[in-house]
Amino acid sequence: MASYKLPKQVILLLVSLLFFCYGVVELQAAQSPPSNQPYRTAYHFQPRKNWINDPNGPMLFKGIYHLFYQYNPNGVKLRGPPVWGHSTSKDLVNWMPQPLTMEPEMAANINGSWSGSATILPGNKPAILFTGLDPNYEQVQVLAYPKDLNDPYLKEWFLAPKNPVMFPTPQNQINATSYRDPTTAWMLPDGNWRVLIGKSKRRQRGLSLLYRSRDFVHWVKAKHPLYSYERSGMWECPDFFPVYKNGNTMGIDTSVIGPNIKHVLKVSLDVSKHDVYTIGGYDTKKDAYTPDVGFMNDSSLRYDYGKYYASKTFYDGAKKERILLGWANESSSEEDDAKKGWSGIHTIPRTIWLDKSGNQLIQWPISNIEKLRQKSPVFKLYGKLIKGGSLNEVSGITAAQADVEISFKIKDLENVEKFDASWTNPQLLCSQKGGSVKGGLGPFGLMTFQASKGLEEYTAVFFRIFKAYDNKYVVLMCSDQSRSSLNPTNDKTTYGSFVDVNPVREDLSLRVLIDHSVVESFGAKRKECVTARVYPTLAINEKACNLYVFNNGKSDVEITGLTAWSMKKASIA
Ligand code: DQQ
Repeated sequence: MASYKLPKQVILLLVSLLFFCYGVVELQAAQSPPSNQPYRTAYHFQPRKNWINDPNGPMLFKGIYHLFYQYNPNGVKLRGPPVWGHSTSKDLVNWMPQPLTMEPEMAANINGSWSGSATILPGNKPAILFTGLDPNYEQVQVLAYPKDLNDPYLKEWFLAPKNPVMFPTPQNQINATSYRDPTTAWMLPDGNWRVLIGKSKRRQRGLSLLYRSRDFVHWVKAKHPLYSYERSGMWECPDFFPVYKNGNTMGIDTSVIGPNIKHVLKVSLDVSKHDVYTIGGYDTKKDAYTPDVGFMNDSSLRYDYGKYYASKTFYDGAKKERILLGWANESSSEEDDAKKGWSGIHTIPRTIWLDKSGNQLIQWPISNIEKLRQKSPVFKLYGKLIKGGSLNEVSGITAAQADVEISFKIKDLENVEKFDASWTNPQLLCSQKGGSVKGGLGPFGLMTFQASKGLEEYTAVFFRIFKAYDNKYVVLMCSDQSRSSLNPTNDKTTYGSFVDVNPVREDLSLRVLIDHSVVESFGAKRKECVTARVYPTLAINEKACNLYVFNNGKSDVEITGLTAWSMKKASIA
């Protein structure tokens, strides 16, 4: 038999590759989801099994964070009457499951308990308002209280005897199938509580109905909605909260009003499944909200340009921050969900505040998530030129469970492509000019879930820069899932948006949280978020050895700083 010798360098390379990957295998064995569950997340919230959707009733009570969520305890689809799952946490990172709650208990919620919110009443007494489905499947609003206020875990709840507390009547002309999702209530100096209910009317007018109450039990519908907008369809899960002006990052309680404050109205548009928001003024005398710019429809700003819906904020009085929670649905087929035994996750809680420009909100993963960053190995890089057409390894970390922060500096603007004014749809542009489509200045960014340099499978998060007719630069940020999986049944829609940043004056920053089947990205100084769900078939668990910084443009760009951490598994039972 013929034999031949491998060159020494090749043997060395193979041995070090084996050693490196084996090290990662060992590290991951202790920390990753089980190997038959490669897509289960390690630090994004999800229950042990079955279907989960909207976050409900988040609050901080006696030092414990509470997260409720829409849950089907019997399967991986949203079927049958949903109940509320409940988990508690001391840090919004590690979660302990609590008993299911809001199970069918009285006529008002006999056919299910849909979304709702918590309000802390005077005397530190939590109350929850949610939408119940009554015996006729009509949507009504239901009030619940904790059974034992001495229990910081609020394990047990009961429904107030006088339920429903808000409901459709022939007089109020409410369509009982489009009337849901009460917000956290707020109180004005007149001593009345206010709450919003999402609604739609004839000709698809979306509304946030306003109700008032003195005692939280008897609610009266106001004559006018807080705000409404034509042809925007059903407004699900409205959220209305104050934010400080002038870039103050602190959060404020929902009832606070004053001269240094703007208000945010967010709604989840049922038609497009997008969470959109406007920033505006709340006239407390008229109980009316007016957006500063634009209207509430699908052209409004979005919290997240990827897979993200039914979000809700709450005020964390301990940290003085407003925290945003959202739901990211699966992109896999129902058959695959059935095999996994679960469907749906929540994104990492984000602190949210108003940018100092006053034009948009800024979001950033809560700082506690950084406690999951492994101290070593950490990959660091400064001042490296990323040549046009190159692929640069980020090695040594658990690539399927990582947190990566990069900042790029533009080196030359010579090759920048011209922007065509007809490109009004950034998501479409991202899919036409994906990560593998060569450009002038960009695409450059991070390739995740890539098992080899063969580029068979990867998810790319990147920037691409254009020059518009008025010599201004247009920055596009994309998350390209088109090659994220060899499995043809996944939804591989590419997402993206234009980002309000001047690439000549400031570095372009990117933070990517990678977690087995999630790529959650924050771009351009926290100004844009894109969440993607991906299911690689090659780069799973230990086979996901590396990440790559890529540049598929003609121009070089510089990495002014890159740090990549392996992430520990959070305790989410
Ligand atoms: N999900 C809930 C509804 C809400 C919708 C039902 C939004 O209350 O309107 O599970 O995802």
